[in-house]
Amino acid sequence: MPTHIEGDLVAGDHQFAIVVSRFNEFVTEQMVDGALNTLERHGVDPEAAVTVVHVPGAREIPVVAQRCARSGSYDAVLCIGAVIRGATDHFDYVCSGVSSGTLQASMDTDVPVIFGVITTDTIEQAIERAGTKAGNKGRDAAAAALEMANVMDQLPG
Ligand code: INI
Repeated sequence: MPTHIEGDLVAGDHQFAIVVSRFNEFVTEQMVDGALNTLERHGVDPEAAVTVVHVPGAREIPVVAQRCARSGSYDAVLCIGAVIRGATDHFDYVCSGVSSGTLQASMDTDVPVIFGVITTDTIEQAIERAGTKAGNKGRDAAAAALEMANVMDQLPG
């Protein structure tokens, strides 16, 4: 029988940082609420174990996520943002920057950096992913953070 390692969705004594962008805040606020609620429902005490860092836009998320991850103070970092295409080419640059930047932050620090950034063509699609028809991607990010914090605890090295 192989050894299986998987993470439970339990708080343990883990610490979490949430990095959230203000751009499209009517969406990102809902996602942070969802993330906090999910963490709490799995036993995390937000006052003792969650720090929320606000940044201007998704483009600014990676550097702050990296700083949080590198600090050694957090077991997982949740990145929450909403990039909406609208009528600008800016969209593609912001999307690729936040996606590769958060991945790099995770790889460079060995800390799970969870990608809870939604990228959509329209405002309607963003709203659907922030607590309406398509769930709440902030909740999904919180579940991934819990699971990954517990996976990392069990891995060698
Ligand atoms: N930032 C977002 O978080 N979402 C967007 O949809 C967005 N658009 O479309 O422009 C956006 N732009 C701002 C960017 O993230 C930076 O804050 C800005 O470029 C300053 O560095």
